[in-house]
Amino acid sequence: LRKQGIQEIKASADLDHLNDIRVKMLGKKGPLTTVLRGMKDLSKEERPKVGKFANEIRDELTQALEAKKAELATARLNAKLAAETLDVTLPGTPTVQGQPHVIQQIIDQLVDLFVGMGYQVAVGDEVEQDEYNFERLNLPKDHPARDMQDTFYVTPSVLMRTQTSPMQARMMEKHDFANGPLKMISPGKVYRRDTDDATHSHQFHQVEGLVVGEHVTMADLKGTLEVVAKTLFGDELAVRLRPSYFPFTEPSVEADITCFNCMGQGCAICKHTGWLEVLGAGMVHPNVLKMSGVDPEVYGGFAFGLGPDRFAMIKYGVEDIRDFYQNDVRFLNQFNQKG
Ligand code: FA5
Repeated sequence: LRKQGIQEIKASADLDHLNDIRVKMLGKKGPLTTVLRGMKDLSKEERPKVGKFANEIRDELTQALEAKKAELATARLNAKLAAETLDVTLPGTPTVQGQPHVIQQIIDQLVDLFVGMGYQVAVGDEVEQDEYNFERLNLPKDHPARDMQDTFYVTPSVLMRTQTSPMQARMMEKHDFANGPLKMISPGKVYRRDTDDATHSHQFHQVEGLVVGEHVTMADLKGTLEVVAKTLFGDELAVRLRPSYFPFTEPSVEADITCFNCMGQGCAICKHTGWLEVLGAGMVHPNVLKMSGVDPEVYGGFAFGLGPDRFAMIKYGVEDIRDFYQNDVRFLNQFNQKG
């Protein structure tokens, strides 16, 4: 019994099996218990001998069981630790990181620039009232210049904004000029019933700029636009203003920058003029000031509206605006800021 028990214990390979052996050998129905139970039938002389012997075997088997149990427990722990080992020197699994869309990158750059110059950033609603998108910008219902911006109407008086300029009126009417000038930019999406082609999209972006206060001049506008051009395209570029027309500015201008490709020499990108048209701007029309409750005798200002989509086209030599919206990651990854 002892031999067989010890052998079985030694051969046991897991804790559950070891427990079965314990029950079999030392349990209530096991052979040792049977022997000890039968002691009462033995003679006085035999009883201590058999008892001692049986106890010895039980102690020995118990010891062997305990030793094996400890051995198996250690082995199980070691196996678990080995399985959970972490090799910190292994290279990690690379995760693909997203990045802002190239148009958003341009907007972010402009926002950073203007916040640095003390402008506030105001974000307006894409669904706008006709009143703010047109009327408060000096474009009454029958004004022919409304045709310049073909409009998606939601109801006769509510529309998808065609420009970010309504934010001029919304910010001016809220501003307390006793606290100083109003300086704001407003980036966002705008919508026009333009037929999509290489340079037009029915949904695109604009960044509006507005400064209204005392003694704000056209020279301030030009200086500001120069900073914009230099920040986005490089230090060597010049800005020129050409007369233009917008109902909400007087005088109105269109701003050109030196073609960065040929540095003014003339090339295909600038249609051999040496200049690239980048935005519309002007001095805020007195009617617009008045309609927003600002006294044009005391205050004046400039405004500009630029299209980051067109900026991105110029900056990166993209020939078709639709590429920005088709979301082909192979195209978009070219503008990965992290290189
Ligand atoms: C305006 O929208 C005026 N609100 C800009 C302005 C603001 C003038 C403040 C004066 C004072 P315009 O329609 O030219 O102007 O559009 C401004 C810019 O938006 C254009 O220079 C061009 O870059 C861009 N743009 C216009 N239409 C589209 C189009 N369909 N797709 C992509 N970009 C466009």
